Amino acid sequence: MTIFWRNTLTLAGAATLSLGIAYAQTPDLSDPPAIEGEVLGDHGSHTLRMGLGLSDTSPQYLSSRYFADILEQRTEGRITVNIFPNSQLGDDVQMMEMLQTGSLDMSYPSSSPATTYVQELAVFDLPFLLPSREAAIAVMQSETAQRMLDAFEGTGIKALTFSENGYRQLTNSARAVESPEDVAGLDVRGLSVRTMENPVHLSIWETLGANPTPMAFGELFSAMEQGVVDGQENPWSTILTSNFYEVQDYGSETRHVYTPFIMMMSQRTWDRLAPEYQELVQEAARQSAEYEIQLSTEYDDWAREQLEERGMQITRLDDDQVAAFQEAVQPVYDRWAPRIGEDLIAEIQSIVDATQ
Ligand code: TK8
Repeated sequence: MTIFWRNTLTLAGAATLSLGIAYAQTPDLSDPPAIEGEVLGDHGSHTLRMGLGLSDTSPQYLSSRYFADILEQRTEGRITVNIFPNSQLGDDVQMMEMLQTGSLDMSYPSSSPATTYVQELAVFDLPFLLPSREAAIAVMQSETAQRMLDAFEGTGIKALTFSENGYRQLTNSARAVESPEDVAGLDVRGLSVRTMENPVHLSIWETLGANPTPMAFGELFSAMEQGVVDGQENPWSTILTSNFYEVQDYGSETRHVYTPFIMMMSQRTWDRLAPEYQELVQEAARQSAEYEIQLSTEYDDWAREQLEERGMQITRLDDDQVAAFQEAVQPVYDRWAPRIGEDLIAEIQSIVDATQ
């Protein structure tokens, strides 16, 4: 009897939901570019497993599908890529370890947890370093960035390309945030904020007076739902496609860090591929990264508006308010710039300046 009631309630709930306002799941997205280039001869058959952190409505997933389609079409189906979204195979850290042992073929983590393999990547974690998407793209396409991908050599991971995770924005369930003081709390406690597993990010939120907790992305939704943490920070597209708005009432357009993704393959898998296939994989990775950045760009403002429509209260910050955050996190630079490398930071800075 109890079971019967539960089922009825669930069904009734689902029906009500679907009769409610029908929100679009994705913006009006560009189609992937036509797949061009020759079809390769037979160099063997491969079925690859690719694990993703984000959901199947994310730019990460949609562009990975395009990657899979390129490989499939240009090998007449000899290379197949099966994609597993939603952190179902593990989180960024675990999946990189699986790439090392060869128990997973491909993954697409943020650069931040990958700093354990290539320390220079931490330059991307410095707050307010990349002021525009144009600057970010120029940096990701630079020789400096290519050197970071090459530096994975010997780790058991083949890093194929950078693409965009995006500008990170703060959300929380406690209060509207428009200043560093709102993060720290004056007569209330500081916000507890989940961060990626990365020491610079930890340092940013410590410096702002929050209570930072590094945590795997896959555990984040339930941690917020259960009130283990007040908030988190990610691009609007992720906040939307991971349904964080269901458990987060407030958002602030802080744009404090631009995070890249890195498409990766297990070195063991890479070594098993014929040189012709390796070249194709590298080309498809670049093409799909370009498409990913396009989708991510199309998502950004749209996702913010969708979140507002779904009831999230979003605070836009004016230049002075952003400057206040920038000033407040200056100690992060003082502490981390020498460790990350002043020369590397200057190199990135000059690429940025050339785009301004
Ligand atoms: C997804 C993660 C996520 C990242 C985070 O695998 O952990 O907050 O921004 O996108 O890479």
